[in-house]
Amino acid sequence: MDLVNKDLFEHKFTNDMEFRSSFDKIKCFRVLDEEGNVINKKYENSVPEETLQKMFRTMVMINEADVVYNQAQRQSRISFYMTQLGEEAAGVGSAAAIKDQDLIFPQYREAGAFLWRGFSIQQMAHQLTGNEFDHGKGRQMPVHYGSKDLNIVTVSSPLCTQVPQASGAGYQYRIKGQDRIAVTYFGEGAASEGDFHSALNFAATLRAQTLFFCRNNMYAISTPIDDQYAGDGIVVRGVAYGMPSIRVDGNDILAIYNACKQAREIIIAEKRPVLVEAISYRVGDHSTSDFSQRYRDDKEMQKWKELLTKIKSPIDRFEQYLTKRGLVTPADTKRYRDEARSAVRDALKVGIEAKKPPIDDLFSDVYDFMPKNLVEQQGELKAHLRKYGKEYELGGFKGGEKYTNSA
Ligand SMILES: Cc1ncc(C[n+]2csc(CCOP(=O)(O)OP(=O)(O)O)c2C)c(N)n1
Repeated sequence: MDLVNKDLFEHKFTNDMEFRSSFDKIKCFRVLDEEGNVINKKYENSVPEETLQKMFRTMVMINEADVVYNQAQRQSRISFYMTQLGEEAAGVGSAAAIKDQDLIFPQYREAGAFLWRGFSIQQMAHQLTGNEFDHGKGRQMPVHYGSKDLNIVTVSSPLCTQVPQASGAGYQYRIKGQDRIAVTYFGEGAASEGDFHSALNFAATLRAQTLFFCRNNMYAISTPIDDQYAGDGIVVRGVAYGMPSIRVDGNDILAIYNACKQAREIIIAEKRPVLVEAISYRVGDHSTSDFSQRYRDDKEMQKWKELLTKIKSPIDRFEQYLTKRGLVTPADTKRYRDEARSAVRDALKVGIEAKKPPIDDLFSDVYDFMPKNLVEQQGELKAHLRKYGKEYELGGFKGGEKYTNSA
């Protein structure tokens, strides 16, 4: 394998004392314009028709799910939610471009990637309601999905922890010579964590088969990009660490798809990581615990007006493209939306009506063998519930009746 930095010993010398703080701004790769016209003919027929259809339906599905689940939180039917409004292309387009064996390390706004891989709307509802069918047994906050079967690591709240993990996984795939990559998603806010820099340097020097996918949506909760960094975004950091890096229009699903497909080929052929920075905009609040009008007031929004007119909704742009190709009609879109909304509402109802996980399981899975102190606490809880079970609403928990009936 070539040394990455062999030309470090071949400096050219200069008489000019020049401090450099910038290079030319890195351009943003696009396939579609705002009206869904193909501006890059090379990629005109780059995606099979059934993949295009599936991409569109998945984007519509996640968009409908976002609306219904966000409202469900407002109705106190679930405790928390995070939408991907305006960023539907990122998760779907990137997941479509990689292979099923590739291991995904998501942040928390990657529901599009989950759906693309086959995580069902019902499974999503089970997780959001924390019921007995939730893989996480109701122990995680809503939207912290995960699926071993689908090769997606569970979302974790502490920012950026997934990024060094993906460097490690990608390193393992390289040393084992596997046709497999690790893909990690993160926001431009998460990229301010120290872990991000260690992860990139580790991956670049050790040639990890890792794709770093940054969703730059201009805000990290209330922190706009102006306060987040003073350089040319995140893409230049990939270049600085010595990996092929590209900035793409995050509202153009064909740009994302083609860039990630090419990125995967580079990773496997050259055995080195790649960074993709997708530029988009977080249309919704950060989460249901946020009220973005407090910081995105009229004055602040003036700043974004021009950009938002330029980038447009990724779903609308893609729909216009598909319409021009005769692959979608307005009637199709309406049907897809109606079907998606019903499916999401039905799934939520099933999720809410299902029992919560058994109380007896509360202490399991933390350790391989339950330590003495937890055994004691479990015993105390059981004894308490046997005595006072009727005072609690235990009927909603699987097997909870045994306590309410016993007193
Ligand atoms: C280590 C750590 N610090 C702070 C937080 C609180 N926090 C949660 S999300 C978030 C913003 C992250 O923004 P970004 O990475 O850009 O992703 P986005 O929400 O915009 O998709 C912050 C600060 C956290 N979860 N973990």
